[in-house]
Amino acid sequence: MNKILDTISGPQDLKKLSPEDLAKLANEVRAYILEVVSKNGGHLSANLGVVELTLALHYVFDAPRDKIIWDVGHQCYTHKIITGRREQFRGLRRSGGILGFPSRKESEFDTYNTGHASTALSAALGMAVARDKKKEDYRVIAVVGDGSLTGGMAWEALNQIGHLREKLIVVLNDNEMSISPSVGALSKYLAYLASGQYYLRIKDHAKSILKSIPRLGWPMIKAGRAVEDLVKKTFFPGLLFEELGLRYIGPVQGHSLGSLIEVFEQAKQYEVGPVLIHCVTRKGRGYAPAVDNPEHFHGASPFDVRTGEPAAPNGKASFSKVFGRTMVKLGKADDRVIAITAAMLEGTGLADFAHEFPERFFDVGIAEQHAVNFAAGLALSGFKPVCAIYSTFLQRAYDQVYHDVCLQDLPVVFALDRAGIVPDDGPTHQGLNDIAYLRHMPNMVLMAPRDENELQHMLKAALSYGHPVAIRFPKGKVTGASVDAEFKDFPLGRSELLKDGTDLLLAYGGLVYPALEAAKKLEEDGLSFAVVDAKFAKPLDEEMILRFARAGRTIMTAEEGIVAGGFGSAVREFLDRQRIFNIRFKAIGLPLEIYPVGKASQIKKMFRLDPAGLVEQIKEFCRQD
Ligand SMILES: Cc1ncc(C[n+]2csc(CCOP(=O)(O)OP(=O)(O)O)c2C)c(N)n1
Repeated sequence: MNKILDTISGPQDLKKLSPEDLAKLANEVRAYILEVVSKNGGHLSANLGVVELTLALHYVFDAPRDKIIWDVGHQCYTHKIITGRREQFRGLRRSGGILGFPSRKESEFDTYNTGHASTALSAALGMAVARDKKKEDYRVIAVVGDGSLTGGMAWEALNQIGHLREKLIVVLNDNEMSISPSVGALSKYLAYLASGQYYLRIKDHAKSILKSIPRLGWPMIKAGRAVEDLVKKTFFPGLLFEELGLRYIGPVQGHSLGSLIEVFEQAKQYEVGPVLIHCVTRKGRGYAPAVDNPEHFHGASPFDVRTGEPAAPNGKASFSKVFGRTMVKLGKADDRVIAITAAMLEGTGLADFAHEFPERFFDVGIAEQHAVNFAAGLALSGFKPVCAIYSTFLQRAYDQVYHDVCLQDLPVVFALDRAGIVPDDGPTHQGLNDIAYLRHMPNMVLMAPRDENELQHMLKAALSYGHPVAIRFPKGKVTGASVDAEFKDFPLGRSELLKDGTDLLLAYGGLVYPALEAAKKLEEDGLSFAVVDAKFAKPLDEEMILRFARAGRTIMTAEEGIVAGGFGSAVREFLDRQRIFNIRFKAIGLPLEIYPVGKASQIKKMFRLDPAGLVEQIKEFCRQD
């Protein structure tokens, strides 16, 4: 049977469909998303939850003239499929394929690039102001999840949206979930609104007021509808969003195409200011394993559609898992240890700690900046907070790390997961900048383990240094190193010589083992390099560096991060301070680029950070004179 989806080459084709065909299309889109994500991996739950919402938006509005901005952007699959990328969608997240997030380079329908949460409302307001200044006429629509609404930036935007009162539509996609269940007072408030209890309560309240009006009151109550109108008009301004200056419409059943189309039409007609439409959806809708376990299918690896089981066995543990396990050990040994996550309970590996020590675990929502200052307050008061935040997301809290933690020299430990090359998600999720953005922070200690054993020792040591410490480790499986049963001493700023040689290859974190492999290969070609595991980017092991530098040896550094301002730059600056200018030096790492989507191994190969690539780079350098 012919598929309706095959006839959709753009949103204009949707507008020709009958309600029945639109509903059929929703099913087909769902099946297609499931088919592709089960093979390529991807953000399944969020995407299955917004199929109707996306179809209704494109049915009512006129993209790309009307601008739709997706907050986070991980829920844009239906949007991509029906805006001319149906076939390309098969290459989702694959090297050379399309991105799992909106990309202006990819399509004119993607009006704003996203990847990090809570950015859409600000950008939408900027676009709405620009539209009015240029006297243009189109709609700006921001779609934001309840999880992303926990981010401070969303509220900074709402503050100005309510103030400026631009014509702007906010679609709140409320599925009661961030990646894990949404947390905090706001989520309780939204749940209360979504449940309709608020409405029922004020309706009763309205009735009792009406009853007290002589003669007129009872007839109005009997008129029923009139009560509802009166309630809406009289009492809904009391809602949080209305108070902020946005017209609130909802809650709307977010899987009913008819209801969605009706409210979007209503919002489209609204000419006098910002509107917020509260849609209630279900993550994973239409696929039972994802409905039952939306967290697991948030960012899914390839899986068997029939069973929902992973396509490949899980194999070795991840660094996140080892981090989580070590946190439990440390939490048992010291009741001042506190774990903090910004909405990444599972991703950071903290679920066991949360289970074991619920009173010492805090999920603050998608609020990295707040997480850092919350930790600062705890550290100031004698606790030992560990903030587990992905490298890419800590970028957001740069000033809090600097102004609040480092200037006050507070012992907060930052566990930077997903540091280095990050697979599948594309440029917004790369963890390549943390060395550079933390290295110039006063009092900050920077470490990176070469394997899981070192990670556990570093974490234990970090809690004892009495300074801010950031430990970076990669996404992915551990190396298989043997893990000591007991913690051992980890002297601050001391590196480790792993292989002796004439010249020095000083490697940091995830590049230590590839550097060792490369050095062995280089021996066969007559080049002798000592390999040192730097362990620290700050403070550096100056003694070790000077040993080679003073002997006039070549020094090369290797790191999985942007070279500008990174680990190699630190070594170069140290040599300059020592007035050692006459040795050959090169920092190997990554150039400033927008990194493509692909597997980590593909990207490493492309940028020559795998052992073979390191051999090539070192040989090329040694050949130059
Ligand atoms: C600044 C930032 N922190 C963390 C994340 C990781 N993250 C991706 S999606 C997501 C949950 C978003 O929840 P919500 O906005 O409700 O969307 P849903 O997945 O429920 O549709 C999180 C925490 C991120 N993208 N950006």
